[in-house]
Formats: sequence, C-alpha cells, structure tokens
Amino acid sequence: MKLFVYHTPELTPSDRTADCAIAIDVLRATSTIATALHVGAEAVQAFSDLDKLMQVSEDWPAEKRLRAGERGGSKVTGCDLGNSPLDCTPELMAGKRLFITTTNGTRALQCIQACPVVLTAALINRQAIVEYVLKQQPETLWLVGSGWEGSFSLEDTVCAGAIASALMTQANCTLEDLAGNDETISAIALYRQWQNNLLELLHHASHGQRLLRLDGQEDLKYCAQTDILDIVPIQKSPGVL
Ligand code: 3SL
Repeated sequence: MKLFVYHTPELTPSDRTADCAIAIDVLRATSTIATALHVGAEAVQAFSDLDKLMQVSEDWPAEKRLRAGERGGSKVTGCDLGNSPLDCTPELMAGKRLFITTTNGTRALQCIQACPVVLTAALINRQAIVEYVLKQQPETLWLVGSGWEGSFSLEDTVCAGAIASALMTQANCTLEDLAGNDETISAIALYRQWQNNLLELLHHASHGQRLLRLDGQEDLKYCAQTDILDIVPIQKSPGVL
C-alpha cells in the first residue's frame, strides 16, 4: 500500500486514481458525520452547495430529515443544526437522514467522490478507519485534509498522521514502504510530536481559535479524543454515507 497525504482539496490530484480516498475534517465536519452515524442516523448526505442541499432535502419526508448548515463556523439560518458533533444525540438523529453542508469538509468529500472507495475520518474514529483499510489493503490510499478555504490546517494533518502512524505500526511496515509523498512523512512527524497533547494542538490551530471565539470549547474537547467511535462512514452513492 502507498499512502499519499494531501493537505487541501486544492492540492489533491484531479485524476482520482486512488483505490481508496479518505476525507478528513477534524474540526468539525467529519467528526459530526461519524457521530451522527454512530448514534443512528439513517445516512448522511453531504453538499458543498447550500441551495442544492435545500432543494434535494425538500423531496425527503420532513419528519425523517435534519438539515445541518455551517459557514464560517456558525449555523446557517434556516437549517435545523449547525455543525457541532455534540448536537448529534440519539434522540435527535435516530432514523433520520442528515443533510449537511459545511465550509470546507463537504468540499473535500466532493473532491474525492469519484474514487472507487470513499470514507470520512476524524480522530474520534481513527482506529475503525485503520482496521477497515488494513482489511481492504488498497494499493493507493489518499488522505485528504479539508484545510480552511484553501490553506493548510493543523488538525486535519495531525489526523492524517494519526492514521498513517497506526497503519505503519499495525501493518508492521516501514516509512519507506508506506509513504507515497513527503506530506505523509511530515504528517506522521506532526502526530508523533503531539499525540499526547492533541487538545492543546487544536487550541493552537487557527480554526481551533476561531471555534473558541465562537464558544466551541466543548467541541474541541470532543474532537480531540482518539478512537472513541467504532464507525466507518463509507460512501454508498455520491455524497451519501
Ligand atoms: O469547514 C468545515 O467544513 C467545518 O467543519 C468548519 S466548522 O468547524 O463547522 O466551523
């Protein structure tokens, strides 16, 4: 297996040649997706475009849908929810389809959706993703960070490093065996430097700071945890997990 880390959708090759591609948005879209599915959402359907989300979700029975919309960290007017994973309670989500649009995470997912196998990952479901990948053994694996409006974000790269590091250990392979690009090596180094202080790293991250200004302390605490959810969000049809 060769693993390639891309920091943003913009830096991801457009040829979609990966056997398996994984979108990462630790703060907070892929943490929310994992949580919603874990607590019993029927599915999550992701859109980069808000109008499209409104249009498609209109055809779904109102009692079986929830609309989550985030722009700039805040809830979009007219949606039921913003993008906090802590809002994904079993009472609210069970049996419902979550229609979601976010600033960057849903764009990252859209950029890889033509790959044969598409997953979403966050720190909270890292080990479930690692086990799935070890079972499937894709020849080429992409980890795609969402970043923030085209620029690098620490939290997505540290999660890519957490996945890569666990794959290396659990597949018993070397860095040379696994790493397909330099970004993979730097993601592993970032993770190994911060693995015992992930919450602190999220506090340093620019998007972490943005969320703290919006009162998101509890979200940061939740999203900084590793391996707490045994869930693999896998794309069943374009944009639907
Ligand atoms: O950019 C995104 O996709 C979001 O996850 C950002 S936020 O954490 O909801 O502000």
